[in-house]
Amino acid sequence: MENKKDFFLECYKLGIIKFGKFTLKSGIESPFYVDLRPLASEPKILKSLASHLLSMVPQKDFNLICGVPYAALPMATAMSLESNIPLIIKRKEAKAYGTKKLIEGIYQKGQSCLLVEDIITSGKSLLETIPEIENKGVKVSDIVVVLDREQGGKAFLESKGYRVHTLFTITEVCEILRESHLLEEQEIIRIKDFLKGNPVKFEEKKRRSYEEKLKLTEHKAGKKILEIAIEKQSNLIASADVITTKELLDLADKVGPHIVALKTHIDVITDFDFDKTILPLKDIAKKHNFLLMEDRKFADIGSTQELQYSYGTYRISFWADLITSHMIAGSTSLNYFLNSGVVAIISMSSQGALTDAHYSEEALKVAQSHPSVIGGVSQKSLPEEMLHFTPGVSLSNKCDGKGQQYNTPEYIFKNLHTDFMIVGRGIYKAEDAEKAALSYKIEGWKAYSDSL
Ligand code: BMP
Repeated sequence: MENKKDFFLECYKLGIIKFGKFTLKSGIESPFYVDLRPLASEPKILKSLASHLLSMVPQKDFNLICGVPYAALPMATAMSLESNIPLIIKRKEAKAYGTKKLIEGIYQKGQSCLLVEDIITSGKSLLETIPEIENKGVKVSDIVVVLDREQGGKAFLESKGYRVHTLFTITEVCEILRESHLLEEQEIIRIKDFLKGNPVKFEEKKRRSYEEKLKLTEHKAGKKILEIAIEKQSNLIASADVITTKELLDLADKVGPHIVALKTHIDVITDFDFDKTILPLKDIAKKHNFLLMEDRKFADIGSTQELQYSYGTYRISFWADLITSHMIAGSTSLNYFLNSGVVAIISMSSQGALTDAHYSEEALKVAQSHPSVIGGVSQKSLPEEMLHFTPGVSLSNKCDGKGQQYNTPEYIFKNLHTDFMIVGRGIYKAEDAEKAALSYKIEGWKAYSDSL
């Protein structure tokens, strides 16, 4: 039998617990929601669960097993198969015809039954079930439960004389998820507060407008991109992932009127020549009033980044208003990006990216500690004082078959409070790039305005 922690993480992958804002049956708002029914659809997990539940009690003490309908029925069945203890079935409602039995199966008066429940909250529904079994002369002394929500149910049943054995408590679950970097500290605090019986505050975070952000932004590149956004009524950054100077300049000129910045991967330009590529590109940027953002994703020590930024073929420091950088080398490594605003990579849009909650939290701390950082690239919400850039945006696709995952403008502006959306293939691969840029500009502005 694998250890409890590894077993829980296996179960967690099935989506059995969600964190956010949920209204329970009672009308109370809960910061988490548990549904263990998916466990029954994975035979290996169900079998393992049965062993874990059986290991909590002396099996020889029981002649029968019974699950509380419905979620615990497959669990009780699996436990019966594993232990050879016979199963009885409790109906939710008595049949309206025939025998009108509430308890089905073979049992005798005086036998002892182990009761199985998936989740215990207040314990009230268990207390309704138990007499229906006891009325048949079958004894109930022990109850095994997969998850205790720690809202008084265990103590309540114990006060009535029953022994309650819980496999996991919500506190244990939070600890396992925290250790595995799957749950943010803020959510754990909210859950603890909820368990103490305090009403949970889900503050509806109001997003800041570009005008509000402009007043608070100090970096000149941050100010500039916000001013352009307001002036052009655009939050669109076109990603020019094309491979020749001609394509780059043509695209820049076509989409220029609709964008706040053009994002480049300058190292993919096969015929790069500083004078023939960068100088005309700067002219086009000036003509249409947009910034140049080099998506270099720096990730080295300060001294090397200093060389990569100002020397070599591309001499990025001479022309890029914005650059992207990983935060992995720490705050001091960012000291040399003197001419550009830094956009920190906080989380990535690709499938299986290692930028989990822990990584993003740490990257955010580095980003917020450095005055050159104006914002971050992220697929999750960022603090409102930062500018938020989100790639992986498409009006028509969900993925690209190469690991990229797409969201819609509506989703990212409303749910993530994104400030700028980055669109690549949706524009440069379109039949008419200018028309596509205009559509994204309109959609992006509408989504932003609706999110205010
Ligand atoms: P596209 O819209 O064609 O999928 O392009 C997205 C652009 O954004 C690419 O240039 C990619 O390098 C960049 N990007 C991304 O897709 N996800 C990230 O997390 C970070 C990025 O910079």
